[in-house]
Amino acid sequence: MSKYPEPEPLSRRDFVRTTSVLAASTLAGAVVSRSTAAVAEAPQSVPASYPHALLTPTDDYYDVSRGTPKPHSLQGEALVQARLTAEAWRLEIVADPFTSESVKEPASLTQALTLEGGTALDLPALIALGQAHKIAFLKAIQCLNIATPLGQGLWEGVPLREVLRLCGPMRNVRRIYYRGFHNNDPKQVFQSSLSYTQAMETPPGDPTPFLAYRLNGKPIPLKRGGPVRLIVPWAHGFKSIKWLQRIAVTNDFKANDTYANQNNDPESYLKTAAYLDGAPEKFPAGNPIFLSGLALAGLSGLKRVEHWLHRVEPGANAVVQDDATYRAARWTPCELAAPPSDWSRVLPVGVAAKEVFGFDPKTGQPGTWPLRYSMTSWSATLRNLAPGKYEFRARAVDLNDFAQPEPRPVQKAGKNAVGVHRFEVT
Ligand SMILES: Nc1nc2c(c(=O)[nH]1)N[C@H]1C(S)=C(S)[C@@H](COP(=O)(O)O)O[C@H]1N2
Ligand SMILES: [Mo]
Repeated sequence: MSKYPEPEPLSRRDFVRTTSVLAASTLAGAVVSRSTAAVAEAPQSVPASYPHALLTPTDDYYDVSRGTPKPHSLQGEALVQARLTAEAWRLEIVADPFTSESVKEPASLTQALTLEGGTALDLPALIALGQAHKIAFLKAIQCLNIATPLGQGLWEGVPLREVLRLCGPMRNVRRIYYRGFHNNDPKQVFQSSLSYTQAMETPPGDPTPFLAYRLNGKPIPLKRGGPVRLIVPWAHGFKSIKWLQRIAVTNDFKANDTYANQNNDPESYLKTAAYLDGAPEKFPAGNPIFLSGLALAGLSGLKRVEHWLHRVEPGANAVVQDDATYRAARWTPCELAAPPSDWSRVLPVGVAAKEVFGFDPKTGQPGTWPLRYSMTSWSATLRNLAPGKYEFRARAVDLNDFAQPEPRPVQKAGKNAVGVHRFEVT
C-alpha cells in the first residue's frame, strides 16, 4: 500500500460523466441501449474514488520539505521576517562572483535586483509581468526518490526568461542557480539549477520553466511553496524550489543541485510510468475485480498502460523482474480515463482551457492525452477469476515502445519500478 494520500474523489456528477465518456468512446458507433448497459454495469465494481481528481487538493499532497522549522510552519512576525507573506516577499537576482582555475571570468548582469539596493522584485511587479507573459501548466509533482507521485496541480506564473530579462544584458552566464527560504541557515539551503539555454530558449511545443504564483486558481499556499515557487515542468520535484527568494546567474558550468549530493541524476526528466492504487487483499469469487492507478506521461510520452495477471500456484517460486516467467508474461491493455469533455468544470474559475499549455487555443481541448508531464487514471476490470492467489502488475509503455522501467532501470534517475498488487480470490 502506498503512503500517498488519495486525492479527493471527483463529485458523483463528474464520475458519471467521465464513465459515460469512456463507455461512449469504447462503444463508438454502438446503439444507445448498449452504451447505456455498459454505463449501468460499471458502478457495481468501480469505487467512488475513481478516477483520481485531476487537481489534487493542496492538503492532499505528499509533502517533501527540508528544514527545521519547516518554512511552512512559521507564523506571524516570523513569517514576515522570512519574507514569506505576499507583502514581504522579495526576489533577488544577482551575479555569482564565482571563478576558478578554468573559469577565468565571473558572470555579470547589467542590473542586479537586490534587497540592499531596494531593487528586489516584489509580488505586484511579478504578477504584472505575468499578466503580459502568462503560462498556465498542469503538472504532476513527483519526487525522484518516492515511488508514487505527490500530487498534480494547475500552476500559473511567468516564464523565468522574462524575469531574467529585467536584469538587462548579461555576460559569461552558463547556469542559473536558485534557492528558497532556508531559515537563514546555510546548512538548510535547498537549491537547484538550470542551464542558461533551458531558462532562456524555450523550444516551440515545449513548456518553459516559470515562477509560479498561483495554484489551482488561488495564490500558492505556504505549504506548497508560496508566495512564489519555481516550476520546472519536465523535472522531478527537486527542481521546483518552494519559497523562491534568490536567483544567481553564474559562469560555473556545474549543476549545484542539493539533490545531486545523494547520487541522484540532477538532469532527470519525469519518467513515463504507471502507479497502482491501494486495493483489497481479498476478493470474493464471482464479482468483477476493479484495479486502478495513475499514469504519468513523462518525457517520452505515453502509448498505453498494460497489466499482467499472474496466478500464483502453491509452492511456485516468486516472480522476479526479468526472470523467465516475467519475460513470458502476456500483457493486456488497461483503460485510460478519457479527458473531461467539459474542462470548465475541472479547471479553476478564471482559467480557460484555451490558455493552458498543451491545449489547442482554438478548441480548448488537450493536444495529447494525457498531457505531457501530467497524470490521468487507468483501470482494469478482471472477471471470472477462480479462487486462488494472484499477482497483478501494471506498467506504462512510452511512445518509443519502451515498457517501464526501461529505458531507465537505474532508480536514481526516478523511482519507477513496475508495481505489483498481490491478492486472493476466496
Ligand atoms: N525550498 C524547498 N523546495 C523544495 C524542497 C525543499 O525541501 N525545500 N523539496 C523539493 C523536493 S525534493 C520535492 S520532491 C518537492 C515536493 O513538493 P511538494 O512538497 O509540494 O509535494 O519540492 C521540492 N522543492
Ligand atoms: Mo524529492
